[in-house]
Amino acid sequence: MAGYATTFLALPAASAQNVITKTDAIMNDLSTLSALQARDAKHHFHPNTDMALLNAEGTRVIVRGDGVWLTDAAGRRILDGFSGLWNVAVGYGRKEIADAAYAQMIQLPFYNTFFKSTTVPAIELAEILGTLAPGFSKVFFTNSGSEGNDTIIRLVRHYWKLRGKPAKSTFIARHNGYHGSTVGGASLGGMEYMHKQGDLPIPGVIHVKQPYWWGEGGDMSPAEFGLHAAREIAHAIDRVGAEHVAAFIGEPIQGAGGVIMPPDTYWPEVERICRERDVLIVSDEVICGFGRTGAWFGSQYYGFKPDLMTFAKNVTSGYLPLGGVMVSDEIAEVMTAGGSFWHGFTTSGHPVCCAAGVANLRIIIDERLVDRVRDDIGPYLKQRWMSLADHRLVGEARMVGLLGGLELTPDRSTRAKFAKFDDVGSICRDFAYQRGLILRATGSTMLTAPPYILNESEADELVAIARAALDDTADELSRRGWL
Ligand code: PXG
Repeated sequence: MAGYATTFLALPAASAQNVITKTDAIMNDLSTLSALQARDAKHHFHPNTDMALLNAEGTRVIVRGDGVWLTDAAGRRILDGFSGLWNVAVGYGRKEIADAAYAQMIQLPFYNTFFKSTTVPAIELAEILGTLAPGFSKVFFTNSGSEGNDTIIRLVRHYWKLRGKPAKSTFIARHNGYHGSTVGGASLGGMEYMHKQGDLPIPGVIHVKQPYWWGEGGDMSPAEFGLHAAREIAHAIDRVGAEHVAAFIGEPIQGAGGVIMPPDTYWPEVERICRERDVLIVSDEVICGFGRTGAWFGSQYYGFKPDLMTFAKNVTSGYLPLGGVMVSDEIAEVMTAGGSFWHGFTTSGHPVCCAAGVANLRIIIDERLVDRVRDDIGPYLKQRWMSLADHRLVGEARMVGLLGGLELTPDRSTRAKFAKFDDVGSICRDFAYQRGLILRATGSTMLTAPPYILNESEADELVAIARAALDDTADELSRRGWL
C-alpha cells in the first residue's frame, strides 16, 4: 500500500486542466519514457498482445494527437495511417466533440435508458442515425462493436421466435471475418487463433469461405470466384436446412482480416441467396460505417440492403466508446409488437457518449467528409497508393474510399505467400513506424485507413514512407535470405 500511495501522491493534482497539459506534466515531473514503460509492464494487461514480448521491447506511449498526427512520449511525430484503430475518422483534437462531451457531463453525466427513461443526446443520436440509414427505423445502443454483435445473436433469434420459426437459430459467417472479442463476437468471427482460446465458437455458427480472391481465388477470375464464394453460403444453408438458419453476417469489406474487398459479383449473389431462403443479412459496419468507403455505409457502397447493421468506431470517431445495432423497419415492427427484449447494458445510450456521437456526426455531415472520401482525398490517395504496385514486394495494391491494402509476395505472378508471412508483415510495419508512419499488418498484407481529414501533402508523405518501408523490408528479407 505504501508504494501505491507514494506513486499516487506524486501524480499532479486533478484540476480542470485539459488532458494534454496533464499528460505533459506527468511526463515532465514523473517519468522518462522507460519509467512509464516499466509501470505499464507491471500492471497493464494489454489486449491481443504477447506481453512477454511487449515488455521486453517496451510499449509505445502515445501522448498527444492533432489532425492526422500523433506524438509519442519520446517527442516523435508520427503520421497515423490507421486512424487509431480504424476509428478516428475526423482526426485528433476536435474541440467540438470534447466541448459537447464536457457540457453533457456537467449537465447530466449519466442516466439510464431502461425503466421508461431516456436522455436528450440518446434521442438526438438515434434520430440522426435513423436519417443516415433509411429503412432502419430503430437503433439499439451498446458500448462496442462486440456487444453489438452479441446483441445481434440474441435479437435475431428472438425475432424468429416471434415470427413463429424458433428453429431458425444458426448463423452463417466467414472464415477470417472479424466480429469482435466477446464470446458471441469471436464466435461469429472466423479467426481460428481466437477460437482456440475459450472453447469457441459457440454452437450454432457455421463458417464458410471468405471472398478473398488474391489469397484463395486460384485460377478463377475474380468475378467467378465472387460467385463461387457466395454459393458456399447457399451450400451451407441448404446443408442444415433454411428452416434452421437465422442469418448470414459479413463485413462489406473485411477489415482486420486484411482489407479484403470482395469481387463485385459477391454481394449481389449473397443477397439473392439469402432472400431466396428467407435468411436475414447482417452487415457488420463497424469499420465500413460512417463514410470509410466513401458511402455512409459499406452496404450502400456495394449496393445491398441488409436487415441489421452493427456499428461502433467512427460513430464517435473513437472519442468515447459507443456502438449499436441498426434495426430494419420490418424487424423493428415485429420486435415492438413482441413485448420486452430482455437485453441491455448499464451504459446503453450513455448520454456523454451519445453527445460525442452527435458532435462527431455533425462534423462529418457539415464538413461533407463522406463526399471528401468518395470524390477528393479518397481518389487522390488511391492513385498514390496504387503506384506502390510496381514495388518488387507488392503483388496487389487496392483501395476503396480510405481503406487500403498491399499484398506482399515473393512472386506476384503466382500470388505466392512468404513462408513466414506474419513476420514479413511485422517487419514492414515496424520499418514504417521507425520512419514515422503507422500502418497495420495482417499476415503479409499491409493496411491503411487514415482519417478522412488527411490532406494531399499528408497523403504524399504516407505513400512515400510506405515505399521507403517496403525498400527497407526488401533489404531485410534479402539479408535473411527470404527473397
Ligand atoms: N466488427 C468489426 C468488423 C470490427 O472490425 C468489431 C466488430 C468489434 O468492435 P469492438 O468495438 O468491440 O472492438 C470490430 C473491431 C485490428 C482490430 O487489429 C480490429 C478491431 C478491434 C481491435 C483490433 O484490426 N475491430
